Amino acid sequence: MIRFYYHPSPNPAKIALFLEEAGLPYEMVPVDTRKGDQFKPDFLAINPNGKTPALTDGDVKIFDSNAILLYLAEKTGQFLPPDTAEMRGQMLSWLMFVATGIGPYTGQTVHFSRFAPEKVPYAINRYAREAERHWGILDDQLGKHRYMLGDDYTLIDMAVWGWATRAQFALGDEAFGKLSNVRRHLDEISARPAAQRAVALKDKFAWKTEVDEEARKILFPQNAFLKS
Ligand SMILES: N[C@@H](CCC(=O)N[C@@H](CS)C(=O)NCC(=O)O)C(=O)O
Repeated sequence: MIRFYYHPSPNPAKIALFLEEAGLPYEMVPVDTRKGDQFKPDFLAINPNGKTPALTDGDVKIFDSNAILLYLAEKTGQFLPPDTAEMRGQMLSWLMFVATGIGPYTGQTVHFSRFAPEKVPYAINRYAREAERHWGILDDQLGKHRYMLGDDYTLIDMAVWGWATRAQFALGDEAFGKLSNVRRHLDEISARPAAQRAVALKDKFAWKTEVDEEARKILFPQNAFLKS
């Protein structure tokens, strides 16, 4: 039985979508990151990075959302592009682009514009512009094809969807409004029954929702090093 370590946030959402699309049986294990569950020894033994998602499949332990997507796609043989060197090159490139560009820049623009204890115009501008630039690249790609890799719905669309659900919040209405292809892709995937089940997963646990002083200390431990 697959155990899926989940929190209702963008990276775990990708995995919830894959598991639901593939119809794989799994047990959802809540990791309430605003209460510090990500630092419990049992969880760190699966993901030493102390972040969600993570997954176990029998003796297999796997962490980092895009690694998990690739693991599940290869395990099931589902949601992979056609088996050619050219398509594998495209798949790996977009998978890493989402992992190293879309995720970090989208997350950091939210951090600097909304959560940073001081508003630093340089950081706010840098992350906002880089997030917009990365989303613009996805928008161009989705302007050429229905899905990220062409005509077929693949794991890359799921990787994008996890963050696309938060793109309006992260980028703001004006920048998000310009991403017509991203919005079309988001709406199409969000309407899928599997996506609706993936979204509903959050309702199976009573999460801490406030980002209060305690949650800030847990989520941003580096702030303890700031000189006051
Ligand atoms: N590269 C990791 C990033 C994971 C990540 O940042 N997860 C966030 C939720 S989207 C998290 O667990 N945050 C809690 C924390 O930073 O303590 C992945 O793609 O899985």
